[in-house]
Amino acid sequence: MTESPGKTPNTDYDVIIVGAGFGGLTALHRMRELGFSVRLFEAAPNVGGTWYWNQYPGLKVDVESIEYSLSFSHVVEQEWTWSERYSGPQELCRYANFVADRLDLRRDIQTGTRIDVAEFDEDTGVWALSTSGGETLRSRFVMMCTGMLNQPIKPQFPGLDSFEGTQYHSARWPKEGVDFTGKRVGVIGTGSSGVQIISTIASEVGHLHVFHRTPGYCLPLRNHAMPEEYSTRVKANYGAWRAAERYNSFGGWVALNYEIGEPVTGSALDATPEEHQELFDERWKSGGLSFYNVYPDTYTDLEANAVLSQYLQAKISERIKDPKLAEILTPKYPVLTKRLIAETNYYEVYEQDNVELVDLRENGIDEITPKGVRVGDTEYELDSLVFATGFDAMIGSLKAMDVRGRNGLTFSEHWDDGARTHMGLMSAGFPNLFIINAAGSPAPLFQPIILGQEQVQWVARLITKLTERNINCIEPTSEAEDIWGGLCEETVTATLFPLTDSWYLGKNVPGKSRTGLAYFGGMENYRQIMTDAEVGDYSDGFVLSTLPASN
Ligand code: NA7
Repeated sequence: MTESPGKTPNTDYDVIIVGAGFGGLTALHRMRELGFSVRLFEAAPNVGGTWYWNQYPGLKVDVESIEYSLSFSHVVEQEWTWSERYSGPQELCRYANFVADRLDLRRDIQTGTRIDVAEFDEDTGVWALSTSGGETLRSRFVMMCTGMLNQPIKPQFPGLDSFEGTQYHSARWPKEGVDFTGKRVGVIGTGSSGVQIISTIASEVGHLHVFHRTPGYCLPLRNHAMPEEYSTRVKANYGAWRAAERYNSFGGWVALNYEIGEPVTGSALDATPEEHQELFDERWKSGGLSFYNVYPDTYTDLEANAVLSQYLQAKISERIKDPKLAEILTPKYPVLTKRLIAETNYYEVYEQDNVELVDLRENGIDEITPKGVRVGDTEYELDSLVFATGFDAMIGSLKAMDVRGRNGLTFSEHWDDGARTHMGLMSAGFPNLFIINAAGSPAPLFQPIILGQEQVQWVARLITKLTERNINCIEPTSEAEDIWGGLCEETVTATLFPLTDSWYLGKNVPGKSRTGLAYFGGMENYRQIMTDAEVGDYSDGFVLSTLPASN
C-alpha cells in the first residue's frame, strides 16, 4: 500500500468508500487523484449502484442519459456514446463499468463485499470496518455513497409469507429476468417502477391485476435511439451544457434536450393562456420530464401550479377511453409535488382485455392469501406478485447498516425521529463519516450525479485541508443539526410539496418523520451554504480536533 499525504498510523486506508454507484466511483477517483490511499467496498458483484439492483422490465432512466452522466472526466465524456436517449439499467451498468475500467478504478474496488459493521474508535478517531469476507479494515475517513433510493420497502400485509406463488420486488429484480408468459400476475404500486413494469409485461402475461391506490402524473418518455448528430453536438459543447445543468434554478432537472429551449424564468400567472398552451405543448411533444422546467412558481403557488396540473390532467384523461377508468387514473394533487412518472404507452395498456385495475382508493389490500390477494370480498388468484412499493428513501440504507459512532450510536437510533444531519453531509456522533447524495441534501430535487460530484469535491477539499493542518477529527454539533433540520423544514414549507404524500417527505413509510429528510431550498442556495462553510473554515456547526496518533 502506498503512503499517502495524511497517512494515519495503524490504518489500512485514509478513506474507505461504501457503494460503487456513480457517487462512489466519483469519490474513489477524486480521493485517489489527491493521493489518498482509498478502497471502495460494494456488496453487489459489480459496479452500478442502484442500476445494478433495479433491473425490472421496462426500466429507463428518466433524465436524458447524456445528461445523467459523470462530468469530471473529459476522456469518459468523449469516449462513451449513449445508444438511447433514455438508457435502461443494462446500458447504465455498462457505462459504470466503462468508467471503472477507463479510469483504472477497478484495482481499488472490492465488489461482492458487504460492510457488516463500521465502528468508530473514540480514542483514535479511526473507523474499523468489518466486511462480509471476514476482514477488518481501518481508515480515518469513511464516505457513505449508499444511495438515496436503495432500501426497498414491502408493506407488511397480513399473510404476506403465506403466498404460494412467486414474489418479486422491483428494486431487487433477478438478473436473469422473469418469464411471465401466460401467468396471472399482480402488481402492487403505480409509481415509476410499477408503471414501467405494467407497461412492459402487459403484453406477455396471461392476466394482469394492477393494485392501484394513488394515480400519478404519467407522461410519455418518447425514448428513441440516440441520434449521432445530437451526441456529437453535445460532446462538442459539453462544458457549456454541464454549466447550464449545474446552475439551473429550482428543480434542477434540466431538460437538456434538443427539442426544447431554455428553462422559463417568469411566473405562470403573468403568461397568457395561449403562452401556457404553446409552452406546455412544446414540452409534451418533447417528452420526458421536461415539465420540471416550466414556470418556477408551479412549485410554490397553488394557482400557478393549477395551470400546469389542469393541462396534464386533461392530457391524461384524453388518453383513457373508459370514463370510469379515466376518473380513477387522473391525478388530483398539485403536479410536481410527487415525482413525475415517465412512461411508454402506460394508459393504453388498460384497453387490453387481460389487464384489470383494482381500485384501492377506498379499500386497501386486506391480506395476501396462499392463492393471491384479497381486497374486501374478492380474492384475486395469482401465480406471481410484484411489489413496486418503493423505498425507504434518503435514510434507509444507512439505517439498515450497523454503523456505530460515538458510544455505539447507530443511524437507526440517531435518525429514529427524522434525519439529523448538518448540511446533508455529516451527522453528530459520527465523526469523520461523510454522507453523499442522501439525507438532508437536495438530492430528490436535483440531478443526483451532479450533486454527488459537488459533495465529493467539498469533502475532498475538506479532508485535504484537515490533513495539511494535522487535524484528524471533524464532527458536526447537535445544535447545527437542529438548525439544519429547521432549515429543511422552512424550505419545504415554502413550497407546495407538503400538500402531497410522497417519498420526498417520507410519507410512503408508516410512521416516518419528514424532519431533515431533504433540503428544498434549491441547489444554488445549497451550493452557497457549502461554500460559506468552507470559506468560514468549518467554524460554524463543526468541531475540529486532533486526537493522539494511534501507535
Ligand atoms: P414510489 O414512487 O414510492 O411508488 C410506490 C408505489 O407503491 C405507489 O404507487 C404507492 O401508492 C404504492 N404502495 C405503497 N404501499 C402500498 C400499499 N400498502 N398498498 C397499495 N399500494 C402501495 O416507488 P417507485 O419505486 O415506483 O419509484 C421511486 C423512485 O424511483 C421514483 O420516484 C423515481 O425517482 C425512481 P401511493 O402512491 O402511496 O398511494
